[in-house]
Amino acid sequence: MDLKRTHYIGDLAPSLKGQKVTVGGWVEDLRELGKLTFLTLRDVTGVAQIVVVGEEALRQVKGLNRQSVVRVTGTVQETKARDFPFEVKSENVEILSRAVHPLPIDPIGRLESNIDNRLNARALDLRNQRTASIFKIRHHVLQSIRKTLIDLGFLEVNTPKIIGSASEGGANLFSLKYFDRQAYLAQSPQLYKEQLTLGLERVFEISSFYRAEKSHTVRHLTEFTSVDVEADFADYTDVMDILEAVIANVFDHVEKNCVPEQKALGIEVKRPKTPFARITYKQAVEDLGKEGIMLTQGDDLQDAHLRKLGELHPGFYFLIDWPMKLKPFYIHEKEEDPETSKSFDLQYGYLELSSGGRRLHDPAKIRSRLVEQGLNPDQFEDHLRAFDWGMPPHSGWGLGLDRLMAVLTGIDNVREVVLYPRDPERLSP
Ligand code: AMO
Repeated sequence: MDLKRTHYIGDLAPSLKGQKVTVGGWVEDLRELGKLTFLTLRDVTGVAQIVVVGEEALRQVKGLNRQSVVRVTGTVQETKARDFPFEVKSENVEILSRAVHPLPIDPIGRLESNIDNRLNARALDLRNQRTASIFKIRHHVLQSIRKTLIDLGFLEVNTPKIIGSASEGGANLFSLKYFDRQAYLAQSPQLYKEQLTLGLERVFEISSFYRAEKSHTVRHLTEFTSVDVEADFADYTDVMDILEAVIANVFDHVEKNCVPEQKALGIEVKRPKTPFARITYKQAVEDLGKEGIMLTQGDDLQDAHLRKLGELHPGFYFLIDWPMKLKPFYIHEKEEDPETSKSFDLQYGYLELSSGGRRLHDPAKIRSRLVEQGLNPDQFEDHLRAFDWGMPPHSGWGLGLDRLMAVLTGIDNVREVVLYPRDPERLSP
């Protein structure tokens, strides 16, 4: 059975007038007018009007449910329709798959469905051009991130997701039975990416990671996509520059390459101004004090505090130089101020998009930091061994791709920008 198409709908044009073409896709609309039936046909590139004529073809499409799959052979001709620059006249319609009626959601988006119904029928939701645009943009974002990092000399790697001990300390780990042993799902590639600088120098990974957090917010998922980088011979300011370039290029790339998608979403993406402000934790605490939020230096910044900071600094900014005690065991102190770390978060208003910093590369220091944080250095011996094999000084960051997508598309809920999101309640589809 021949299933080929000669053209994607997006490649058809009035200039093909008189030419015979075969297109295929989903019936978005169907109007039966006796001797004619008009089909609106959509494929992944666009929509076209098909005029069905001839007894046999008319009989075949009679009563056909919307979203059924057809393959149509016909001739491109002029049209009187206002919404189309041409139409395809056809006497040959093959019905390849029939859709049920009613469908669980309206895939055209004329009737608004709530997010849960849409996620329950996610594959169908992707027929909605608004939803499809989100994932076309996501594809471009990934492409742009890869290009920037590869141009900067980074090598893309894949680290294991099934691991024997925690990568970020003990909390928030999903455990699973690994034959007769206990294993965990990786929270981040932190330890691996650090080890890899030893042989590959500059590495990045784009992958799913797992956090067993019962957070019911619009920014937390139990499975999220992280962009991770690690670079040797680099201090934290160097990798902040790299992160800034990655973000600016993403916005630039989407601005130029995703024009119809921005239109479908009603957004206008613009390259943000760089460099992003770099605000110290100390300064942030003082600024909050002036706003009546009294914190002691060393207190963690809670959601309400970040919301206030977001009001003071809309858009992108770095929060840098956090107290050592608020940062993970692998973060390096400032030589001139050992209570303060060489660390940063990249914020967009209140939202944390990324965190990173300079790493400790002296294994004795890492061991004492592990103890300080109540972790057992013995459980990290496999990792710490590598630090005796010529570990270069290194820095890196992890960027939440789903959160970046939410910012880019102006959508609040990260669930909308993930194909099949996982949260404490949602495990399917
Ligand atoms: P951190 O734990 O801050 O750092 O994670 C990095 C970024 O990943 C995103 N993120 C999440 N997104 C959605 N749902 C979640 N549950 C979730 N958890 C994290 C955030 C966050 O800023 N190893 C370090 C990074 C490094 O230092 O290189 C780490 O994992 O956008």
